[in-house]
Amino acid sequence: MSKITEIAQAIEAGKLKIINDLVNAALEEGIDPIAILNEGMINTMSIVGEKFQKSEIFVPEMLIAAKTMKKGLELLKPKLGNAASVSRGLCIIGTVHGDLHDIGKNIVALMIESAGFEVIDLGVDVPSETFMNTIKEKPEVKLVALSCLLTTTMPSMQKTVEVIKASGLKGFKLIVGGAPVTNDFAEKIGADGYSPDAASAADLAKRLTA
Ligand code: B1M
Repeated sequence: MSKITEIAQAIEAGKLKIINDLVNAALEEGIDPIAILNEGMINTMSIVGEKFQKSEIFVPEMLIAAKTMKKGLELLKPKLGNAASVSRGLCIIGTVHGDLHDIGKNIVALMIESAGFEVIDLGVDVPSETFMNTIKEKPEVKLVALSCLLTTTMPSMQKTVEVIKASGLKGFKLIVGGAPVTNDFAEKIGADGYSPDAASAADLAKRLTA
């Protein structure tokens, strides 16, 4: 069995105790960290989501799978790319109010950081006021990035974009993403950009702030 398959199986089964050994072994074998991330981790979380949707697993299993992935990701993080020595500017990122999903947001933050930005991560369940206050405290900000994973928190994303746009604060671009978000939705709510995944979010960030 390949190390990537072993990592995928460990995440799906929530085997917290062995995930670090497996990730280390895969790295020692010379497997590309990006392949470990995409094939071993991100794909596995899609499978976990499908199983949850079919009621084959429930929230506790989904949570332990997520924790296992987060632990493995921490180990993988330093191998995923070299942050540019010159900063492209400051990015403020967070998952919108009402939404507790942070794995995708963390990967997006990581890729944006690896693209050379400084990143302030506000975490999950972030009210629009917190985004606003942080933008005011950091007027040098170049990019504000919002993530959401639930259809029920898309209105929260919309509100956050509207509040920020209505404030008249300028000098930064606002990008959005997350599983239920589409380009049409991003345009409708007035975001400056949308991307479907972490790698393209980093490209978008570079393009919009160049
Ligand atoms: Co939740 N959950 N969850 N969950 N969960 C989903 C999202 C769901 C699709 C599962 C399902 O039913 N198939 C479903 C949402 C349905 C819907 O809204 N249509 C769902 C549900 C219903 C719920 C609860 C309501 C369940 C309940 O309590 N009954 C509850 C809500 C809690 C809340 O937020 N208020 C809940 C809870 C949880 C856990 C806490 C157990 C856990 C989260 C743990 C954590 O994040 N720390 C969890 C998990 C793990 C999932 C699934 C299985 C996996 C999410 C994930 O991490 N994916 C998920 C099913 C799925 O996604 N298939 C599901 C891996 C990650 C790498 O992908 O986050 O999509 P993703 O990020 C991608 C892109 O979306 C994109 O790039 C990332 C990397 O390429 N991206 C951006 C993300 N943000 C971006 C921002 C950008 C650009 C791209 O620009 C700024």
